[in-house]
Amino acid sequence: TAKLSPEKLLCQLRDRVNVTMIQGSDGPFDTSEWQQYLPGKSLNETVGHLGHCAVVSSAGSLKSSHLGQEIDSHDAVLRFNGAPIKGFQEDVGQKTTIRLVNSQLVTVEEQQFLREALYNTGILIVWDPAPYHAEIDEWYRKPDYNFFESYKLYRSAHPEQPFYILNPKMQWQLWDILQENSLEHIQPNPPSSGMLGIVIMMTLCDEVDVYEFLPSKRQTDICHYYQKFHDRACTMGAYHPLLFEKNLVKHINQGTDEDIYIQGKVTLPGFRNVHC
Ligand code: NCC
Repeated sequence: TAKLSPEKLLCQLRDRVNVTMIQGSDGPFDTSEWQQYLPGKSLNETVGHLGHCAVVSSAGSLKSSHLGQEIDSHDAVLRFNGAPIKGFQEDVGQKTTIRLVNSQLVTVEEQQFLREALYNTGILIVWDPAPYHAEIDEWYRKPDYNFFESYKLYRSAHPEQPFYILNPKMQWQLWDILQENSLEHIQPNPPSSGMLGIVIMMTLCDEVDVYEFLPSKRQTDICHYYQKFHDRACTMGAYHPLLFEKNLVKHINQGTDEDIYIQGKVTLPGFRNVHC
């Protein structure tokens, strides 16, 4: 149902979605207190130039996929929220370069977040649902989840681990493109962590393979590969416009339908390889 050609859509994503992390020079973060907490280096400096990257959704369909080796063969791997590795290497691999977490996890599950070793590997990025096209100031005053104190606690405990706050402007720049390319009205909620992670990797990498965001033949109502919980909304979406995200990703896929069916794999170009 997308209106633009895949090429034009990629150009829109490249040119209109500004993927940046909060910096010490940004609005309410330009205080001496925040300078101690925000990472000194930019995300680009921290990761360097990345070639082939993998994004691993948390979907139940990863179970028994045996995709671990293939996922680990990438230069960098992005994972989400509390998605574990231990005990699941065969299916999801063991490399974690970036972990994108939502602000709900950082606040509501604060105790686990501060304690569990899972979070101590790789680069962390946290994001929070912001009001539609709000300025950073407005969002800072009323975040969806007030994760800032947990962020500071985590930074004090792990000062050497890069931990970024995603600039909230990006989520609505991306949402606008999702809405413009859908025939229906989509829910006015930010895209899922999955969709945000895909676009983050497209800015950092030459090429991005996404696993089980578009479900393979293993599609299941089991929500996560690491839990026994059943809920179709995990795959289809409820709060997040997940179905629309998946239609858009399908539209710009450069791989084959067979790759989706067999491996749940979609291949997308990095923005530096998109020529408009
Ligand atoms: O479940 P979640 O997502 O952590 O999954 C990460 C991303 O994987 C993709 N996914 C997941 C399951 C599935 N069956 N199909 C999929 O395609 C999605 O792209 C998803 O974004 C989130 O987006 O942050 C979310 O987080 C959870 C939860 O907050 C975290 O896991 C922390 O515990 C949300 N669940 C609840 O609030 C109950 C979920 O709605 C969205």
